[in-house]
Amino acid sequence: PELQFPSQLNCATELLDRHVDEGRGDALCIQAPGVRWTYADLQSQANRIANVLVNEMGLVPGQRVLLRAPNSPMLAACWFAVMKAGGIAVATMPLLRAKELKPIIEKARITHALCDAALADELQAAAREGTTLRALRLFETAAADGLEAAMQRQPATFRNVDTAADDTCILAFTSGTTGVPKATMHFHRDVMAICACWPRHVLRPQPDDVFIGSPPMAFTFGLGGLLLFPLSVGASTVLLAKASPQQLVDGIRAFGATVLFTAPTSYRSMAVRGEELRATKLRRCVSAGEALPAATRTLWREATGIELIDGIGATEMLHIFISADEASARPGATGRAVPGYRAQVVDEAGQPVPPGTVGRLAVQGPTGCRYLDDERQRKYVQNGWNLTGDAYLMDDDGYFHYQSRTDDMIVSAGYNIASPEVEDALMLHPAVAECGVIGVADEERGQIVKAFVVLRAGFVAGPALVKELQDFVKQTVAPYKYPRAVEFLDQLPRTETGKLQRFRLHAPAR
Ligand code: 3UK
Repeated sequence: PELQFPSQLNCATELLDRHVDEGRGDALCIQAPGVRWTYADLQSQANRIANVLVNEMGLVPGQRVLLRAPNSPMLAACWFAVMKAGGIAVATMPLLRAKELKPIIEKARITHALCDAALADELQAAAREGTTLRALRLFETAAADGLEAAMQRQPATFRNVDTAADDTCILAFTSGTTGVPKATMHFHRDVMAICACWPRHVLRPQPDDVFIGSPPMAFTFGLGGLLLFPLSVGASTVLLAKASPQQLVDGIRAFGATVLFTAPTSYRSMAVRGEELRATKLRRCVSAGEALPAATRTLWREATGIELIDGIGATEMLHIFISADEASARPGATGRAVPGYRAQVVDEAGQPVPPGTVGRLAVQGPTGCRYLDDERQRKYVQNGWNLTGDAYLMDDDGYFHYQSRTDDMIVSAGYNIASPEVEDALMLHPAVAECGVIGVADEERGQIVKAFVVLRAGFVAGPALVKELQDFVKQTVAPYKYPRAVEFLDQLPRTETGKLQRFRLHAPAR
């Protein structure tokens, strides 16, 4: 299905104001502990902030606005305010420090910032070093020069800027599994396109659905799943500042959430409270960000009775492009190309390989990568196909099976071994809570498989357990894939989005 958009399009008009205009202003929109906003409430908050941005902070369309806060109703209002004013939102991970914020401000040429008062220090430290940043307002504060005080001086109405459908509205930074964050541009029509693809064809939410989850809105998985998708169908969302597995279960109970977005690790931790979850209204569970091991799918189904919806997305593509709903899920496969997208597996020359062959994943659709950096762009988009950096195989039915990141393919004594395959095998052992597998240089074999293992409570690290884990892998997958080296850790290095950072397992000073 080819998507058509008018040449003038503002995603805030479509996702927010439209509901109020069509008489749904009183419908529940956003909840948080102690907060319950209708669509009309969110609209007037966003309008006031848009007025502050334009009238008091001098924002003109096309300027970049840094947003820094944990997930919260105010962050959602700020995001829509930027859209309304024709600005470009650059949402940043709450935990970033001054030394990480500064290159983002510089690379994105950020002029304005809206920041949660509790997170002000690191941003102010970055700003003091001399950047393009000119105007900053803090929120969640009673201070006279804060955003809330300014909002009270401004009207609750705002005429949205007539942006073009292909005006940039988001500059998204990747979450840094390789260390260096990269910025990608997305247009107003891209925001509408992702709402018209995966949610409409795979999730199919209803207006009475209540969304909840862990990914920060600075991660496009969270922006889509916890803000854009619920609003696109007039549903409501719960925005939690902190969303550990425990806090998520508590939140699902307290708010009667029906749709959950989180990462595989979080599902593994939440499964212990499966009995409790069975007594809630939760019915749809989406996993993305990392490959979903078949064992995690089974664990979740057995604990809660719910089949997970897996989906692969990327910051470069804005959201999910391969997925399967509960009815068509296949263990070990991510799913099929989402309607609107095309996907294929290609060789080094970019030619499609036959089904069953491992190669590079290439995708094409209404959204795609636009890096700020030309050289990176040439590597990611070749002949109109986005190369995500993932090794996949497609089966005869068009289901895509994840193998590894292309750079996480271990070559040991001539064998190709995908890290996640060894990780999945290890994870089936009762002693293993989490694990990460990498290839380390070896004189004889080129590389050997090395596993880093976090044990479940009650298991003791030592040579006996190493031997047991090695034998276990040999019996689970082809024996040559077993980890010749095993190291025990208290925890694995992960990004703020929950993604394993294999490159940090390589680092000598772990
Ligand atoms: C990996 C997966 C296997 C894969 C994201 C949903 O993760 C997101 O974006 P990032 O830019 O990372 C992209 C890379 O992460 N990945 C994500 N999901 C899966 N691998 N199975 C999956 N289900 O390597 C991909 O190239 O951080 C996810 C929606 C929006 C997103 N930005």
